[in-house]
Amino acid sequence: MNRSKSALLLVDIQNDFMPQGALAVPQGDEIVPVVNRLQTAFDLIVASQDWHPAEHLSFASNHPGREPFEVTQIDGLEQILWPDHCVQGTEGAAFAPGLQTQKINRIFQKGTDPRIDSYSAFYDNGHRKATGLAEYLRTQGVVSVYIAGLAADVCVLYTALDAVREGFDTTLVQDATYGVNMHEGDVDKAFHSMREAGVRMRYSNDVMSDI
Ligand code: VGL
Ligand code: ZN
Repeated sequence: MNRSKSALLLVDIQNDFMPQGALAVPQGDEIVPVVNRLQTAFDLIVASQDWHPAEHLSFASNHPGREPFEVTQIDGLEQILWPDHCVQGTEGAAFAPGLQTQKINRIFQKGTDPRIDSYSAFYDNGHRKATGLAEYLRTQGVVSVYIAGLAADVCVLYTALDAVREGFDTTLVQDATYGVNMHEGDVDKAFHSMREAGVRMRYSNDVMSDI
């Protein structure tokens, strides 16, 4: 029994990351029932949304002559060029169908600055600006964070690494995440990096009986 205060962190469970979406995560839709069940065990739930302006420089379409999944440099940071996705206020940026949202206490939107991407729900990719998530969790007295969402090898990975860095006791709910797997093995590598950083891996059923 873990009596320290826990929060469930739902990363980018949005239409564009569903299997039919603009930046599809294969099987991404399969996490929705798992996440809904998990929510019943938590009394603090926070969600992030990838929330880009149409002119976001992570979009290949904003770099004439470049194609999605090519890599470039922006302001000294390596940037993968993505298909247009999660444009603020569009259907693609909305929460995935079936995701229960009424228990979500706060939503943090990220990737709003057109010049810098934000994979982590805590910081932009240059660690230049905080989203306010860490401060919010600390204000709520949270010690442990349980992470679920998309994509395992992009935003979930960087969110989990930052959660550890911020001093939270961090668990990835391993049956509540799937990855893009742009290159074969990316998800395996992401799981390895998270474990190495001190992220605990648990299945949702075990999480629900632990907390
Ligand atoms: C994500 C790529 C670009 C994610 C967001 O949510 O994992 N991936 N923007
Ligand atoms: Zn994005």
